[in-house]
Amino acid sequence: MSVHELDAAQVSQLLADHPAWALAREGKAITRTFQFKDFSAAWGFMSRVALLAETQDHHPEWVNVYAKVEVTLTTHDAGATGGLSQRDAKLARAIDGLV
Ligand code: H2B
Repeated sequence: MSVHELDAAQVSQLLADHPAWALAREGKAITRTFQFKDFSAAWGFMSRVALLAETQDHHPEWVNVYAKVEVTLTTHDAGATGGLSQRDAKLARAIDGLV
């Protein structure tokens, strides 16, 4: 189902509201890197994000290397080929609340 894709002003607002996140994929995604003390802490974080993502029916893309987790948020169902939506802003805010 199609989801409203944020326009340029809304993307600027999203970045202002979530300063730890950076634009990625030519404006179609946001990304944030988290560094933990070890793998167990990183995996615990990923588990909490996974449960959050399920409650929001919105899921992150991520890469984990030992204690580092790179999270990318984008909405596959936004616009014609995917992009940013309020769903990404909502999940970013929830993830920020975990750390
Ligand atoms: N996650 C993300 N990141 N983007 C989506 O468009 C998306 C999702 N769509 N999780 C949801 C699931 C959709 O496929 C289901 C059917 O609601």
